[in-house]
Amino acid sequence: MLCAGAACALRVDPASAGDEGLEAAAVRWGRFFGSAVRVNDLKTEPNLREAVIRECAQLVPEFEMNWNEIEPAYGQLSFGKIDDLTAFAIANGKNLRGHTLLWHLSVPEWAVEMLRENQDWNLIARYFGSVIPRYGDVIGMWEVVNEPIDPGQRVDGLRENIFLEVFGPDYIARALAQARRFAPKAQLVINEYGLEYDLPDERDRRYFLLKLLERLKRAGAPLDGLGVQAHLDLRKGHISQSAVARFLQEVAAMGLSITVTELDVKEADYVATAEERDRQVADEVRRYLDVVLSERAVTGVTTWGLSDLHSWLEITKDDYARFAGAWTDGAGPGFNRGLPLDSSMRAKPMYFAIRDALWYVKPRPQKRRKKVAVP
Ligand code: 9MR
Repeated sequence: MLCAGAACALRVDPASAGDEGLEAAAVRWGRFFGSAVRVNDLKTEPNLREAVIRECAQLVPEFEMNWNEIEPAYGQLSFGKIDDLTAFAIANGKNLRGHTLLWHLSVPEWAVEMLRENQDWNLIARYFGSVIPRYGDVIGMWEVVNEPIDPGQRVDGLRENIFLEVFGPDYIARALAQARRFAPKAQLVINEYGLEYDLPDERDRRYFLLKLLERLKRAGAPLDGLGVQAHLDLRKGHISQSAVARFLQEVAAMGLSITVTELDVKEADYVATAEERDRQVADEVRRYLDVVLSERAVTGVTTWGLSDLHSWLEITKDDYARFAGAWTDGAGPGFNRGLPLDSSMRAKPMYFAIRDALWYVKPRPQKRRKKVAVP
């Protein structure tokens, strides 16, 4: 039994979905549940450790595996935190996801300069070679390229990052091939955000991403799957169930697996009661997972942290400005409530929305694979 008091109020049908946690619900349809973790928090907070052990099968270093963290200066490799996480994962029977090899926001400054100067792929090959083999089979999935799409810049929708600048659009296929050399068995995926809403920018991102995946498949690149980050945002309204369903069907039709990689919810209404805020978050997650989990190609769900205490989603100055005059009693809005556990590690309605969706939403029978055809 995980929760106590008001946090359990919205619990639905507890007997069927079981009391054993999110991973236990996920395995019903052969899926997994997991979470991003910050290695230091895991070390210092026994409650978090306990929750992670109970709820998760896959752990993801929230930032500690980024290139700029691992190699802050050329040749100065520091693997300490990831080695600790690996030891924790092995001791507790968990697997890790490699987050993330190439991401425009995590390239160390020295590498940007060196790439620009030498235009030498060996720098990438050397980096992959020092990181990937070190973790062997504990890392069953590598995000090889993170966030490669940025609509509105180029006709192919690719983000103008240092890799594109130096190596051209082919850098993605090259990175996949390079990763495959070091990780013959792992799932190699591309990870992307902003794919859930019926908004111009997200429509374009879905379109350009599908085109990219088609090109990669057609070229025979070793791509196994797509990671959809799923940073839901109540300020944007509701996700588009039909757009998400269509998009995932297209991805699945290419023979790719799909993983929800960074699920969380940014709230819009911080002045509502905690119960109402939790309901809004849980309803949106339910709406999203209803569609996503009916897609058979979806292998699992990871949230971007387990508890609101450890969320990157902070209540910002802009949020406070939107609610000027509220909280005059000094109580304040507390944390953003967009993760399964509250800041005291108690399960919230979002927890039960995820658990029930993992347990009850039955994957649709698989459609026959469509032939990939790109104009
Ligand atoms: O949550 C992460 C935060 O702690 C880091 O400071 C930041 C930079 O490394 O990255 C955040 O995580 C991002 C993830 O790596 C990629 N998708 C968007 C996530 C939220 O910004």
